[in-house]
Amino acid sequence: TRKKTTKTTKPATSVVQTSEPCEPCDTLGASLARHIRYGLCRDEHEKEELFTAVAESVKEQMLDNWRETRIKDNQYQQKQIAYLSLEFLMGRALGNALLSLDLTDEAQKVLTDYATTLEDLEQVEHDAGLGNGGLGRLAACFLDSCACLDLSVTGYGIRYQYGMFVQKIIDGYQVERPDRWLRHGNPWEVRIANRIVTVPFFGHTETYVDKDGRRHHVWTNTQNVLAVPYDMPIPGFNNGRINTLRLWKAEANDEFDLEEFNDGDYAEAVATKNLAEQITMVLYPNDASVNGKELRLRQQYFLSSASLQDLLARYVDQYGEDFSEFSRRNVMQLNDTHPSIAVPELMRLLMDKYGLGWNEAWDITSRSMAYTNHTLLPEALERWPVPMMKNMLPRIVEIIFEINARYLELVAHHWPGNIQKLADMSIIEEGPEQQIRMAYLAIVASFSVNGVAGLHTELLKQGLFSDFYQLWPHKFNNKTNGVTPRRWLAYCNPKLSGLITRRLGKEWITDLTHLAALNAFTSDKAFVKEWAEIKLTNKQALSEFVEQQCGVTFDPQMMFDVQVKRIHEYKRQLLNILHVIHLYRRILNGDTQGMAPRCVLIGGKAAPGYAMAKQIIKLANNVAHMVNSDPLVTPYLRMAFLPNYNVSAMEKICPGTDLSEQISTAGKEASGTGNMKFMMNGALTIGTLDGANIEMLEEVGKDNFFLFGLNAQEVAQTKAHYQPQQIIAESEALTGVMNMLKSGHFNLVEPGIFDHIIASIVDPFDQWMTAADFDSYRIAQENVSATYLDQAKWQQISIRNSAASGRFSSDNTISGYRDDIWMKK
Ligand code: B1N
Repeated sequence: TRKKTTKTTKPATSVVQTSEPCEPCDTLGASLARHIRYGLCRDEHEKEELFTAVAESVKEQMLDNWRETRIKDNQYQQKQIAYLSLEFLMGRALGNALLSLDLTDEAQKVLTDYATTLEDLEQVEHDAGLGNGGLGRLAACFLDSCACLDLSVTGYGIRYQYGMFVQKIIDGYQVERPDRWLRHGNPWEVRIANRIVTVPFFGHTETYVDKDGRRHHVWTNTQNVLAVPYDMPIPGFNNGRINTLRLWKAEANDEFDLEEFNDGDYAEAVATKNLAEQITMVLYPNDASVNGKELRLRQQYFLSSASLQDLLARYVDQYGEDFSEFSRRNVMQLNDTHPSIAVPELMRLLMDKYGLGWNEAWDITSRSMAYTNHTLLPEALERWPVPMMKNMLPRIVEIIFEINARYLELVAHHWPGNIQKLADMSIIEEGPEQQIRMAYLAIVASFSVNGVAGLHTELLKQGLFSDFYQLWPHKFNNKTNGVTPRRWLAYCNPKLSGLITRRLGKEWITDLTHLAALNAFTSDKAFVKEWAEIKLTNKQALSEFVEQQCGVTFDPQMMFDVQVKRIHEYKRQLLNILHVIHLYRRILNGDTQGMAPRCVLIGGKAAPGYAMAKQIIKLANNVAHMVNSDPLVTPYLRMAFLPNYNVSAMEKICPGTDLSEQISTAGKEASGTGNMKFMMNGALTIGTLDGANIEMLEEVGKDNFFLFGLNAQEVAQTKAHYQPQQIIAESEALTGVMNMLKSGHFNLVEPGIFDHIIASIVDPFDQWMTAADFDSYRIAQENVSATYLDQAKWQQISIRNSAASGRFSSDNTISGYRDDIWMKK
């Protein structure tokens, strides 16, 4: 390794020397007393303030290790990984931090002095909801696993002032409210003033030739926005490592429009600066679909540019401006195409700022980028109009066209004379308005392209990206998703964790494959009894939560049948609701033979512009109302729609769930991760052969999984001759359900509101094929009922599900990223 040649750190005047050792760190209790006394400046305080003082104290316990981790990593002992993502769905931090630092017991003890319990205080923390769903929560689970596996990984994201909207249900309809999660401040974050960078927008480009005949590009007349980093600590599990999630906030700089200023419109000139700060104002609330808004592109470039400038500055601190080591020392993992504008931005910084030539810059870029794809849905594939990008990022567009021109030469060599291939594979899509295909840009520039479950990766290779797979088969690999067992078992289900630890020891927390040993207890009467009792206790807690959130009473003796996830047609909440209607009809007809009493819970947010998803929420609420208000029905069936489903809700839901609904149309759900949280906590799954369900089934065996429906291949084949009307006519059950829906039974006072939904089911072009899978689903549900009525059998299967969930720890997933992607090159 080489010596430093240049330093970008400020002169010594701004450096505080800390050679004097500091006072030893306070205990948690002493630290809390100090924060309350000197931080709050008051003797009386609100719960929020007490929470803040506790969080500050817990953060303080991490500061020394955080500093040491940073120093160690800055010496580049390890490869530096940057996880670039527009979303990090962190949820609450307190309970997780205490678990990681092994301070839970101490915190409980300390808080008795403050007339509250830890559990109560935890509820005060606002979720950090900086994500939509699976993709954002995956990023959060990955950060936890990286710290746990002692990897030097930095998460780079945006510090949205408003996270995922708060969902209210009014008259059965979704209403969105802003999520002001920073209202009481964020005790976990640290503003890092000496790492502020500047991100350019707009302006134009000029080229000139210097005296040595070298061409230079300048991007001038830009509007510059400050990117201010706010760091959040990511503690490893009892291992001393504290990684960093660095979130960028946009701030205006102090450059004013002088003309306006001279005109005397000083206030106006200052006010326009606020436009810059809009960049990080709000998270776009779309899951698995694009929002082609200009502001979203600004967010993407802002994140990408700020993060790369930060990475380059760190590298230059260590190695100087010799970048020959860069790609061996750094990997940027792109969480979908959202940050893929980082590709031309890295080229720009290397060439225009550090003076590298094209080939050298391209070599570095294409050896340090890795791309993860999260969806096959065409509506989620990002394309940006060239004119919009040219206006906002003129230099970036030049670079993209140059990348494309050089790459298409390679395509031409591979498929000589094939003009169509060039058009098909071009990064630029031709048409009335040229578009930039961000996924193609990401693939061309990345040394690794991965899908998030076995089936998903196969479909990428054989379908969406098949041309690229032919060109570069070595780039493609699968990394099946996982979830962190710290939050999703150890923390959220302390009773089950306790039982597991008493029988197996606590190694499972950092190596979840140990859970396989639970299989030895499926015939141990005392163990099975305790397993069942814990589930019942968790169901009681969940039923209190449902009562309080929905005003619906769930009886813990009944089966808890749960579907929580974003509302989307492909996830088929509608299929679930149709099944509820079917059960409801059976009960009204007195046909309750073999029916296990069940409580159906549905929760999830709809994108505000997604009309069909919003109607599905309304239907769920209306059906729930009819079901719950008939005392002849409620002994067998109850239903609730849970408002504002989020991370902290899932922490209460998954421990108390009996049956997990994973019923997407095969081939549409890239992986799913909620499915894994339920499985770990001993829920049984009813599901299709889609996403990671396939691998869960593989692990647990088909006798322990309620499988139904068409597979991905059958869905594709059925498409051409799909006749839902005929399917309905041939199914007595579905005919009954459809007739009841059409009769207006669930919308007597609002005629017609479900017409779109009804039409979608009978539409031969219904992509989601709800009718096709109904009977198969209904029969699988009868099997669920029968199994539930045999509690001994149900509990055995429940244990087997937990036991088989080891593979779905995100530690396992991250080990794969580490070995096959990050450390490989
Ligand atoms: O990513 C998850 C998967 O488990 C899910 O199956 C998948 O649906 C989800 C645009 C997305 N794919 N694409 C998105 C999110 C936000 C956005 O603006 C697309 N989310 C997924 C983790 O791999």
